[in-house]
Amino acid sequence: MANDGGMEIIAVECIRRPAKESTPEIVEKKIEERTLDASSKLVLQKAMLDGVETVWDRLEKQLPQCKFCSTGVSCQRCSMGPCRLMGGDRTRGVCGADADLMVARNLLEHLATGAAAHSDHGRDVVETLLKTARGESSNYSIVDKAKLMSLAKEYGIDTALPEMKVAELLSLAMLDEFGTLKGSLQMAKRAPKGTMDIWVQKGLLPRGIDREIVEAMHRVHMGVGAYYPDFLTHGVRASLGDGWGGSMMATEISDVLFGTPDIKTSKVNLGVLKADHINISLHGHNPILSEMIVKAAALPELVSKAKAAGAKGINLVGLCCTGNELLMRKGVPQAGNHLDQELVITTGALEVMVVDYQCIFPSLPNTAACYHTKVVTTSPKARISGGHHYEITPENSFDQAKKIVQLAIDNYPNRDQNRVLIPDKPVEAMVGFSVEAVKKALGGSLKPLLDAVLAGKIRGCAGIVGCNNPKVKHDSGHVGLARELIKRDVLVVETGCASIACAKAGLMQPKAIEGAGKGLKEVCGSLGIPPVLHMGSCVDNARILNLVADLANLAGVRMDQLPVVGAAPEWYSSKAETIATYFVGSGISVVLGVMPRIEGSPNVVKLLTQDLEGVVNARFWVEPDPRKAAAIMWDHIESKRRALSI
Ligand code: BF8
Repeated sequence: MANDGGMEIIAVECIRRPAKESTPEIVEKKIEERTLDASSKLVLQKAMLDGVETVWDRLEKQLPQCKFCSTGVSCQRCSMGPCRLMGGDRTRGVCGADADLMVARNLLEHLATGAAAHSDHGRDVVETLLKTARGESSNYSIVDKAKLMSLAKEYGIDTALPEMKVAELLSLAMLDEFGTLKGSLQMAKRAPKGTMDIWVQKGLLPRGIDREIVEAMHRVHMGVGAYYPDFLTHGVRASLGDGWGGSMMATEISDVLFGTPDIKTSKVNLGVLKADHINISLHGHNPILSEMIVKAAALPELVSKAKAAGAKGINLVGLCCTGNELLMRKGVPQAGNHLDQELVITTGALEVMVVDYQCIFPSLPNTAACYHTKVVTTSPKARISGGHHYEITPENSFDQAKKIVQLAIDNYPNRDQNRVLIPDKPVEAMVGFSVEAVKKALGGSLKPLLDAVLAGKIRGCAGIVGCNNPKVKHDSGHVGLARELIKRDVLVVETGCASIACAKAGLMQPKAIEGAGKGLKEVCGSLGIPPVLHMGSCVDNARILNLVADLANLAGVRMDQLPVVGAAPEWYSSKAETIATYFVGSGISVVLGVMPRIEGSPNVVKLLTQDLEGVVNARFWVEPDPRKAAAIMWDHIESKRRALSI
């Protein structure tokens, strides 16, 4: 049942942490253990003193976590189970599955889940372009016309046709790629021929996006395959379908509709909330709605209403990847990353938190119930108990956005100014490094970057991507690793929550070159850019694929031959597993900072950390210590340089 009236579906309560666990000593110790970021520490302290439960408290309650689940040897796949492989004479599930099969099946399910999440987001964006092209939604327009035309050319569409016809045909061609068997995905052909050849030879070339995901779900059903390596091969193929398909569409078509990011400066951390403004945070992943909120919040009549309510104006702040989308394109300040989502509410200064989908804690309405904040859900796929649901479609999104902004204005008088705490030092960050923006900064091509790599001024490039995970001290993995790498003259590119972590730590300011090695300092210094570049949201890992593919094509080598490496130091989500897998499948080795649930099968561990190298010339490592991870990445980069004799 759709609900566009903003009704609260179910009333929920504030969940409290026991007062005895909030003594000053405990609070002081825990904030130091839990987060690196000074603004997060301050607000986390407030949350604990206010007695508000957070993700870290919930993790503690779960400890110790089930060792069978955490090593992948538990299975809930069918009703003969659930099963756990406990060793001794209990080494097979009721169906007969051994540890290798159980682990591989579980992993494939995660990879398919991650690919589905990104790609379904991509489809929503493409459908919005289709409705725009057909005149069914007047809320959107073609902002990057050049990108529309270059994509149309890539898809073999006649660019002499009227613009909206081109947009319609492009949308239909992309939508076809979800389900229609066409040989392979169009944008996968951006990869160098040598990389494509590997995919063809090894049976990894993604076919339709939905097809790979549906096939994955078929394969994990009980009693289909029982040869564990096949699950991992298919996992790579489904992940490649996300990276070079669904995610790449999300990125490219969002650029068409909202503009390709260019370099700009904004601010980050919880200090971007404003005490004298109506604050609205935009959380989730898809810019289709949040772009409308930006438009609505700028309407003079709504700004006047905000002033009439006693505020100085309306302040929008981003969170997670919806925030990254807005930060990259519009310079909307970013309040934080994954583990900051409850803390934004805890400031006591947030009128409305608008969410679309993915990475949204189901308990956010409970956190909001501890203050005056209203959580607004907007996707029919992602209603949350306790949320106020304003369902968004491409047709109604602007009208709904206006209602949501009005809700925030109406809620402002409910704010208790005595319970407000906003950190006072937002950090400046230079953002917006799309591939196009990087090329522009370099004078029109990536050649100067390639030359700097060939000359050894830049030893190589590292992509640090992914989430926060309360099992890792918030932001410490990303920031520690980035600092180590830039010291060694490695240019760092980032997306998702990793980029927000480093932005908060000041690594996305041009002056951060002070922490870089001599060569990187010289290159970035001459361009006036930071040594750590923000390339966007998680679907924008497609930008990293494009960057590496462009560099490899320019150098005339395969992607795996470049001195390039990836890392996901604090990952938690299935999407991050999929991203890491499509990086590896594309020839970019990856260091994970958190162990996936595979240790129950030494064979699967070996396959991912050793044998994959023989298939795609890339592999995984698992290393939680940022210094050791940096050393692994450095060795890898240097070995690639030696192989190229540079
Ligand atoms: O897609 S980095 S916590 S917000 S999954 Fe989520 Fe991880 Fe953040 Fe963006 Ni990506």
